[in-house]
Amino acid sequence: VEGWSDLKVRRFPDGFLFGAGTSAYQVEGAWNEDGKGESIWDKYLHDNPDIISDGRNGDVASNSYHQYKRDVEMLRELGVDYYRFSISWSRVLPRGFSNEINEKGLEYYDKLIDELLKYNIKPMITLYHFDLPQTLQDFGGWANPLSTEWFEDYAAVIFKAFAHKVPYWITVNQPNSICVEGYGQGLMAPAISSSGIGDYMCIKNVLVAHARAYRLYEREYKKKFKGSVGIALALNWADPVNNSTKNVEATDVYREFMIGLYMHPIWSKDGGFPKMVKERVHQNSIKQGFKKSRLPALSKEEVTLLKGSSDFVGVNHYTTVLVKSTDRGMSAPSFDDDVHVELTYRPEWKNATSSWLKSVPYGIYRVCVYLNTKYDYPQMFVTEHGWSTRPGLKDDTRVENLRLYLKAILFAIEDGTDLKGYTTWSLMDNVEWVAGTSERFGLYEVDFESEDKNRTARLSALVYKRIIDKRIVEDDYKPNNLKMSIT
Ligand code: GBH
Repeated sequence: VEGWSDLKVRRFPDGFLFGAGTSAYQVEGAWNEDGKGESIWDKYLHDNPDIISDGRNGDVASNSYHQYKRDVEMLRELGVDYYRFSISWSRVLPRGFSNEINEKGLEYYDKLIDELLKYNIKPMITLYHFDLPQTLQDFGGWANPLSTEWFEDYAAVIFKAFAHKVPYWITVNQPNSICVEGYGQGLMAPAISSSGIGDYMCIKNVLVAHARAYRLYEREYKKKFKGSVGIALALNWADPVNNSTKNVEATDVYREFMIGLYMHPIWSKDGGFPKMVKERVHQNSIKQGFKKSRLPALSKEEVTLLKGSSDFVGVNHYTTVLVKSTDRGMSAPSFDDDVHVELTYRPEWKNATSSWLKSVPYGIYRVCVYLNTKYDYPQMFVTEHGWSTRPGLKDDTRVENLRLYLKAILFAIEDGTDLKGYTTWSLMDNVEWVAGTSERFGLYEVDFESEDKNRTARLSALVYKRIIDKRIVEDDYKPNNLKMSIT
């Protein structure tokens, strides 16, 4: 990393954990096998096949429902300490409610967990990674305040089945993607376009749902099994485009809406939504003729429930943006107008295949320091970080990105960040939501044309294996060939 080349070799501390991640809809396939119910992603992409750029939805995906032993073999090849995967709610509770449990669904996850434990790989389970049972969407999904109960009931089933063998839990992945993209911008399932209204309803409910699941674990399992429960947030970095006061101020606002909205209720001393967010949404709402804020208030009880409801913050970090203030007018309710900024990139930042993804390694250092300063050194895991390419095994750009970000992480640790582990995203190519398989995030390539969805290690897999083994980042390591094996 530029400016940090002091030639000292930094080592990942003892006990620092390396992992790799996936999510259920993106890899499992078997969308209607063995009693699985329909999820919002099943329905959304079945009803709208043209949305996916290459036509590949999650019906078969990477076939992990049938290839989980190969998945664990890959994790053993890499030498990771843990595997982050998610449970499909509708595979276990086909109609969403906990009165009807699909034993076959539980069995699948039980087998996967046991296969991991057999090889000393710790499971890190995400309870919810975007795939709500469609039956619950029919009742409004996350816009319905009852969703917090549905989620707690679902969490109870999963904790009861697996708490004794799973040390790390993530309640919910990226409330802002679920809500701002799913109930506001209409980009992700359930594709509701209700910016500035639906997204805020969803955010409140998802956060409360998280806290209810956290408290349930705390009450019933924490003492006995000593697991850690956290939430994974999309925590990209944002800097002002230049140092003009209005751009610096715009960046403060942007950070509060992207970071503070989710961090403040759980990690601040006072709890609740950040003051700046509350004030802006309230003022805009009144101007637009609403009687009260479009951001639903958290009750006193909810503020208390949420405060401190995480053992660690899961940092999903991919990139950095630059923030500019804007003169754009605002009329209709809109999340973007509540934030009211413009975003840009530096032209020299390297591009991934995904248009939103640029390589800006210092950003992960900056976000760690920001969280430390603002929220008093929370315990963290990087729960997602990765890079997209086109198909091909020689993924030099992924290797470079991985090395540079891991070096920045070493600096963050040196400067006091309480970082327990790093999860690379993704273990293998998968269905990238509406991008289908046109963007590849895998350390392992998946041949989607093959019947079994064969997996082959990319260069980055060998480099990651070497980093895990040596616990340092070498710039010059080049394997002789791309042969992967278990060592
Ligand atoms: C992650 O989100 C997801 O958690 C993970 O499931 C996924 O595999 C990974 O991204 C890579 O795609 O295309 O302009 O509409 C990271 C945050 C939110 C970034 C959605 C991309 C879409 C932007 N992502 N966003 S756009």
